[in-house]
Amino acid sequence: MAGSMLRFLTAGESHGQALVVTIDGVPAGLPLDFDALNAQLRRRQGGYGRGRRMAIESDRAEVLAGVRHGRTTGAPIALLIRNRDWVNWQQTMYVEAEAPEGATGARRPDVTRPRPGHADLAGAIKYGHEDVRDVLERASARETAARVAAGSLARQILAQFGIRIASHVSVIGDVMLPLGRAVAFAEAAALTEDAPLRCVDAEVQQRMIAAIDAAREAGDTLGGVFEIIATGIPPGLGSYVQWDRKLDGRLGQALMCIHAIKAVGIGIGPEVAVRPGSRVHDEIMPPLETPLPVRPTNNAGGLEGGVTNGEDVRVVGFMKPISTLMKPLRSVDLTTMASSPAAIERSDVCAVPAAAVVGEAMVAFVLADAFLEKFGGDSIEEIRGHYEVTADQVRRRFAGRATPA
Ligand code: EPS
Repeated sequence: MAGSMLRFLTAGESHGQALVVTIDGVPAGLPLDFDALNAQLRRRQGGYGRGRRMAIESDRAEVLAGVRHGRTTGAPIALLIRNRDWVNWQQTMYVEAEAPEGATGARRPDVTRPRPGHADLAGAIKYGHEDVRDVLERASARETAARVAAGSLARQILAQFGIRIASHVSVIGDVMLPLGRAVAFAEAAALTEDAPLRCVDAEVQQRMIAAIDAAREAGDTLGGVFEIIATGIPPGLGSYVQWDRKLDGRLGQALMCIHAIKAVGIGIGPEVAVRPGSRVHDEIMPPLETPLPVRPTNNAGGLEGGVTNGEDVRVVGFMKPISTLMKPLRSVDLTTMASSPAAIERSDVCAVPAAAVVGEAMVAFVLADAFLEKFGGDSIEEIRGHYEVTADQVRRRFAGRATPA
């Protein structure tokens, strides 16, 4: 895939010592806002419907490399997020061949009954594991904490150029915002921790909470839908000239690779298939305040031909229900191949609001990558120069062609 100005790799098990992430390609001279970084990690931990694990953790990133005196140096950045739960898991998760002296926590029995929907079975077949824990520890959505940390750096790059990202939850189970209810960037950005499901409609949110309570009661889980909105996007990120440079494709991958995401939409998404063209495509009107044409609607979600058109980028993620059910589905015990209920691990009933925060991080990363591709340089100041020159060129090219009304 195109887009390799900015890269990150994560490592870490859900109940291991820590998560680590290395981010390569962050330009020099970015003042790092540590509070903003940790605030993003906190946001990911929230949401109504989370399990007990989130009461144990209070995620914080330790910066190990790439930053000096509060500013990035241009070197790879290494971040560490410790798992507080580690003290309860040392006997189960130690890395040595034998349990080290003083290892704490009870030794958990092997997991042998794969959960339908989780990576358990496919992973055990693929990697030859007998204890499915060797799969689930890494397949767990705990890994998304590392992504949110990486995404926070991307957002800090984008913020230097006035680009901001927010999200909201539109569907939990069968409870949804009224059809056609458009949510503005400012509305999503104004959501606080008082909105336990990151829903912009208080009445709908109450019904979402009730649906989660009912699912918990029934030993079941719920998925939902979230939307990511990015504003302040310059036109011209991504390209139509080659398949792997199309930004909608890159955003699709960024969301599809989040745990439990089964579909992605851009703009009005799947609705484009059932509306006539006249109600899908966003008309182009003469300039008003800026020298560029105006778009009265944004069904395209800010992307035409895989290129940003200057409107808000809008990406929608569809999340399946979490695959650990307290009233487990049928499975087999892999040691005997006999029918047996699936294993139960501590888990969440619903994590859609958390997935929305992870979605913001992934979208931020792809947008920052595309931004650096277009305006790239080795330092923030150099990039700012490129950005301003281009913006000025575009302005001057179109100014004077029409008198703004
Ligand atoms: C998660 C941590 C995990 C799960 C959840 C996400 O912690 P634990 O397994 O100790 O409860 O709560 O992951 C899953 C639901 C899953 O199926 O992988 C987190 O930090 O977000």
